[in-house]
Amino acid sequence: MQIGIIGMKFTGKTTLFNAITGADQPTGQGGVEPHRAVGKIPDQRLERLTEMFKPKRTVHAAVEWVDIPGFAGGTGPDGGREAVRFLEHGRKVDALAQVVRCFDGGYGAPDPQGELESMALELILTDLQVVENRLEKLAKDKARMGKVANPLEPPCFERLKQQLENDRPLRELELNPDEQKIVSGFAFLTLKPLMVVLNHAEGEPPAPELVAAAEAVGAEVVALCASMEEELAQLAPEEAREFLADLGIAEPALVRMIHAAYGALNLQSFFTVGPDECRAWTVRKGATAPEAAGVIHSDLQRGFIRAEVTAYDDLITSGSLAAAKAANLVRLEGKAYQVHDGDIIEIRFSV
Ligand SMILES: Nc1nc2c(ncn2[C@@H]2O[C@H](COP(=O)(O)OP(=O)(O)OP(=O)(O)O)[C@@H](O)[C@H]2O)c(=O)[nH]1
Ligand SMILES: [Mg+2]
Repeated sequence: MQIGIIGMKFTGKTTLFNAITGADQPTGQGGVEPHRAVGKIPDQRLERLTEMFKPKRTVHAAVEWVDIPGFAGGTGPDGGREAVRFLEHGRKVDALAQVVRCFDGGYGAPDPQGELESMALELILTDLQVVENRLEKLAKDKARMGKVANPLEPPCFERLKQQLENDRPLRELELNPDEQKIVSGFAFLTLKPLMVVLNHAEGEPPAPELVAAAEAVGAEVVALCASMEEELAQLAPEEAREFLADLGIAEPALVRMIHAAYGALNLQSFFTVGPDECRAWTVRKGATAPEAAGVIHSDLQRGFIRAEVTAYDDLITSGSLAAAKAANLVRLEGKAYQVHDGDIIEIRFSV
């Protein structure tokens, strides 16, 4: 799973990327190539499980982050829209996070509302270009062969075109299964989940009107101060805890941001536990027990017999797996079981 960080120039994307992934990319200097790094999904439940099982190792769930260079808007030196080149990188990711500058930082008065509008427009224009190219190709096919390969395609793309020309993202359209199949190969930007990160100066959270404007655009909205989050991420865990306690904050905004991104991707975690390893695994919401088994190993899915499932809270209140079992809180689940966030799972299988 990949999340692309997008935004105008100097909004703090690379600063945020460094904070999330522990990378050390230079900030304040732009660039034209994206940065990539894996960032683990912080999970206090996994830490609790580690205390309980004292395993040899603990493995977090993780996603890949792509720091996509910012653009200034308008046309670039080659006369083409600068955004197009950079947003091209956004096609390959599963979700987008737009960073918006709410701090001055020597870059001039911030214009967060303007950034939200410009980005929305750039994403729409980039998709519209793809739709228009496709319609042209279909028209050519029709002229050459008297028909198109899939007669459902032209009306589908006309529908997409109309939506985009009305300045609305494609994700707001209800697509029927045929249409979903047609659009699936085109990696449209405005079909991807989008979250908004309002990057503000330390101690200056955004006004409610701005949060509301961001909510109108994005699935999830998180306000944070990226430069502070980056400093915080570099502290030792104990120091970080003290620092947050002094501010009266339970959890860094960065953690909320990562969790929001995970949620926007429609993902959840389940756990495997034991003396060797405690581990968080990623599955989409609604995944079945055999699908979860397949995330661990394809043999476990192929030879799936049943899953022994304990809810995280049940394990914690019981104090141990043995106690949970004695209290009948370890359930035997079959192939149709849908995994819940935080389930502790042991797969029984035979191959
Ligand atoms: N005051 C303040 N400055 C920040 C914050 N986040 C980033 N900056 C500063 O803003 C400048 C730009 O940050 P970058 O992270 O390089 O911005 P970017 O979005 O990656 O920029 P491009 O890659 O050029 O698009 C740097 O000098 C950062 O130190 C913040 O939350 N508050
Ligand atoms: Mg950058």
